[in-house]
Amino acid sequence: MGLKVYINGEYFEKDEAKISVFDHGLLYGDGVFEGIRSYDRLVFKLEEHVDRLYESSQGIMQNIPLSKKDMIKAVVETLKLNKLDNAYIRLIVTRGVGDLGLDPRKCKFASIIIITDNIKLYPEKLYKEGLAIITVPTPRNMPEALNPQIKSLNYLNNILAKIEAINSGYEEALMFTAHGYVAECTGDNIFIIKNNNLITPPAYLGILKGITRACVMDIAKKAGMTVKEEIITRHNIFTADECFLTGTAAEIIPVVCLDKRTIGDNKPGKITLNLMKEFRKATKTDGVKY
Ligand code: PXG
Repeated sequence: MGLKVYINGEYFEKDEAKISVFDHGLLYGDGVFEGIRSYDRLVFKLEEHVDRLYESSQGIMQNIPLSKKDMIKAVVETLKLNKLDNAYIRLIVTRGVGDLGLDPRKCKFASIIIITDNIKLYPEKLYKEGLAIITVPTPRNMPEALNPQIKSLNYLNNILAKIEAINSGYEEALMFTAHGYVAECTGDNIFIIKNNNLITPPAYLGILKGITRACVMDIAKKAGMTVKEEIITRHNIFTADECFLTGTAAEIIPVVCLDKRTIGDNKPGKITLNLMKEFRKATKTDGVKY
């Protein structure tokens, strides 16, 4: 028996899990989503992810026809059904089926989709040696136009940046705001460490308020570090002691090089390694058990 996918309260075999070509999620990227992980039958920060999903929905004036409590139940039930202990969870709410026009009023019912699958981990080499990233020309979406705090189904801004990185021979892109400040990477937030200060760009600049980001900031505060949400520039990264990225899929990945310029001493920093260790501990306690 293959994996089962939840669509609007029903379960379908992976190959049978299909939605209409008239769904505005497909036609316009009109919808929101979350990427979540579970560790040893604990859904990491599930409540925080569900809160952000509903906030994204509010941002696009979309009603989710399910309470947060029932959404959490549905995620847990899907994981149990698929007998997954360590999973990658994709929670999607589209505007639903409408006609070929933009008008969201034509979409009477939101489509709720829960996909759970085995997690594909990043190569261990990245965590041991650190990642080299590159600045790309495409700026992050202007928050006044489409706020990156809305985790919407339209990821073309990030995909264009990713293509630019790949075309230059790199796996990850550093994106800037339209004003030239450091924003984030295509699917990860960025941090630097300078003189025992942990610094990350403020969310109001137009970045996704990452759940891993918040967790790492908590861990650092508890460890006695000074944590700052401050504007940072490329110069701040070049002259940082350490640098790393955070995200649900990546967790914490050290960055040792930006635009062929070495950061710190060209290997994962001591504080970064310690935060990675503490983060692993958090994944064993901070979540919803199933
Ligand atoms: N910025 C952006 C633009 C993201 O899409 C993050 C930061 C990190 O947020 P969290 O809440 O995950 O700490 C994201 C999240 C993937 C993948 O498959 C990407 C994300 C999440 C899950 C999977 O690349 N991005």
